[in-house]
Amino acid sequence: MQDAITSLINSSDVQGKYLDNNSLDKLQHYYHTGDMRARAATAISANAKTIVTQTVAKSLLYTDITAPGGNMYTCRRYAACVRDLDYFLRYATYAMLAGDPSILDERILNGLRETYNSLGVPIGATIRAVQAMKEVTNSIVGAEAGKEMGVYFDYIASGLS
Ligand SMILES: CCC1=C(C)/C(=C/C2=NC(=C\c3[nH]c(/C=C4\NC(=O)[C@H](C)[C@H]4CC)c(C)c3CCC(=O)O)/C(CCC(=O)O)=C2C)NC1=O
Repeated sequence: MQDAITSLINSSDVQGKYLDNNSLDKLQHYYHTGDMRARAATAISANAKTIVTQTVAKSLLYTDITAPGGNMYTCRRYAACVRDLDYFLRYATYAMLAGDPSILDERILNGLRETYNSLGVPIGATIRAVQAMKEVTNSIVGAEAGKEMGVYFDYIASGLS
């Protein structure tokens, strides 16, 4: 896993240089938004269950997916989907705190599309659920932190598509 600080320092180090102005601007932005990131993570962890429940209500409930024959039909598969959504939320929050998406590649996206395809989990509906989660999270953490979280939800969605 990388974070905004190590990735900027590493890229200067391989060139044997001090951080240039562009890197310093990025670092300053990261430090400047540190308090916002910490507050957003606190709000998300306090509301994680609500966020997941509202995401399901907004994007999946009462669709073909939850009806007999759908991929979320039966309690076991419904619970697996809710659990996956909670993984997405938790790892997007880690990535937002780190200011870097690499943890999503390592822990979430690596092999996920292949797993979903082999189990018949619909990718399009999963991506729509991630978009719904982005909106729900935005309404809980506010616009500035919501935009930052949005970067990592979009990263998951595009990594799956
Ligand atoms: C921490 C990283 C991590 C991830 C991301 C993860 C995902 C993951 N989701 C799975 C299953 C699943 N995932 C879903 C999800 C859905 N079905 C739908 O129709 C919805 C659109 C969607 C929810 C948004 C379902 C229903 C299953 C069970 C499929 C089955 O066994 O038939 C499986 C197969 C094994 C299992 O059932 O537990 C994995 C590995 N596991 C991990 O350890």
